[in-house]
Amino acid sequence: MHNKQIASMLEQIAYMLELDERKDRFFEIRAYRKAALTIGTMQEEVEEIFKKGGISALLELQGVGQGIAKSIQELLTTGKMEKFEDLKEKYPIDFENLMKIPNFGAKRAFTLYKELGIKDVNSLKAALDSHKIRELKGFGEKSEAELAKGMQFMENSEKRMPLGDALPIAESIIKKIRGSGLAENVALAGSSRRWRETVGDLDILIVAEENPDLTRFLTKMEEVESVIVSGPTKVSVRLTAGLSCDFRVIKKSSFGAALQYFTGSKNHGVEVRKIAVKKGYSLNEYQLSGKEGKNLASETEEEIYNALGLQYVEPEMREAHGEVELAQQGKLPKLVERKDITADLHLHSKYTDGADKIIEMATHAAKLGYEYMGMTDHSKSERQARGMNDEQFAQYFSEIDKVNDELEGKIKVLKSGEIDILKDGSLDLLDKTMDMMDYTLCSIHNNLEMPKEEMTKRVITAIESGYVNILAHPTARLINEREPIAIDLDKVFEAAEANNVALEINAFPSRLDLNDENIFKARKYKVKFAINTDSHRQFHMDFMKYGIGTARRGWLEKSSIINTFSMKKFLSAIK
Ligand code: DGT
Ligand code: CA
Ligand code: CA
Ligand code: ZN
Repeated sequence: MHNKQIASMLEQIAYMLELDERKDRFFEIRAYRKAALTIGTMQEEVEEIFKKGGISALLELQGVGQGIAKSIQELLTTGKMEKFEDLKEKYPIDFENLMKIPNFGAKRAFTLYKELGIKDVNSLKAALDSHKIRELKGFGEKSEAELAKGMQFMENSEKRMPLGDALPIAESIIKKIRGSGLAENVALAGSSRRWRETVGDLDILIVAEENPDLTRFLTKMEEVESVIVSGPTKVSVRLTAGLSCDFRVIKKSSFGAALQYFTGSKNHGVEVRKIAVKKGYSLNEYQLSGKEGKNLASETEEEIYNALGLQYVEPEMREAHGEVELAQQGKLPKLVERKDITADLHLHSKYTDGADKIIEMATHAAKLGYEYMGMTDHSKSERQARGMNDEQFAQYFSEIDKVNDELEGKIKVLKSGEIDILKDGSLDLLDKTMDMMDYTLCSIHNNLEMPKEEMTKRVITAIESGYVNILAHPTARLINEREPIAIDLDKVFEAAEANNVALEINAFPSRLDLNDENIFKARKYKVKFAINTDSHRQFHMDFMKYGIGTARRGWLEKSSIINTFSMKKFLSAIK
């Protein structure tokens, strides 16, 4: 059983517990959600961990206590979880799929079940079509329309998988092919190589001799649900994870041409081929051919771009946004890289809704090679996350002092907080508390439904307070789950520039906020960015790569990203 399936069961239990009449379920519900988040976001399979280390290994997972560990053990040994089955009997509702609808909660789903017998997405759809829902008490025409809109959003998003889910699958498949001894080289192509935030399908290139053993290996992998195409040079399969994967078997001599072709994007490919044609050449997935069909370049992408008189174009830029013209002029930006990052400035600990201690987060950040980092636990309005008041922040800062002593210079932990921007644009903590911070990180978590003008005013009021250093996850969207808030981003960017506020590129795979498009737009302002992971446990810090990919898709260079600066430069830059 895969992590996603286990996480989904735990999440469904949390929804069903919300419906329970008992009022003291709060901590239990939170425990299930926490465990679901850990398991749903980790790379190593829990089933493997359990096979190797039994229940004690499960207990070592962050956020997994006795009760949940036992339930997972039961699930992995018997295929069933009693608690889940019992609740399911009481609430025979398809929460797994219904809860993918934005702004639709367990309580409303239960009302629809009691009143109209709605159990799943299909019966909900039928009820929406026949306008039965507007008749219900507490619903009305407006909620019916919103529900229909949410349903549409869910149906659109189901077709594309978030990169954060797709990439680990691709990586594990690539590792298996490498381990099979049947391939000389394996490479990722398509939208996931370009770090698009969602992917339609995976594209994997395999350098190998055509070989029936290889075809068999690809079609028989445990990830494969069914085979769509199976030939010596092309295999297409449907994966159990819910997306397809295209494999191409190619010759080493064509590797660069194939990689260039299958990385796309389609529009970038069209522009590059136009240049080839202008020169009297032709370019396909096998080679760049000269006038008499002579092979001018084929083995590496660099050789192909260069033979066309172009600079090498990084995959993240291959979207036909003007990069081909710049490559012709030799004026492509030098994109930020993972090794440029000196700090992670958005991190949570046990003090609020994180799973690890500050010292554990710091030790992990030091291992990643950072010079400094910032702890940003929540402020008091975030009740669900047990946000801290001003007094508790004072205690938090003295803990950070202690941790810095303990770390003996391995890394420096800066004092900060994730401060809620309240409905009127004021900040959730006293000025004197924020004065104790090395920098502030501010964000919106509640009242996300405000009209555009009001929301824009709210955020700009905060920015102009002079107390904001980083505006975190500026649009609050969640990929495939929640639409961005209504806000005039141009006005926000202008205000951020004027007030020296950095915009966050939140690297958490379900956020990626700002997204590539908005970063690209923000570049025309002289605004700075910060790429942060918003980690709630140590291993989330490894999500930095998604933020880097997104920043690169927005064409960012190191110089505009404040967490590529040395600590000294960072602290003076935010003044
Ligand atoms: P996706 O899968 O929707 O997330 O996006 P891609 O970019 O991975 O698209 P996909 O899987 O259809 O094809 C992979 C690459 O192969 C694509 O980026 C460019 C190339 N390609 C596929 N079909 C065509 C085509 O009809 N014409 C051209 N020029 N290139 C194509
Ligand atoms: Ca693809
Ligand atoms: Ca494809
Ligand atoms: Zn956060």
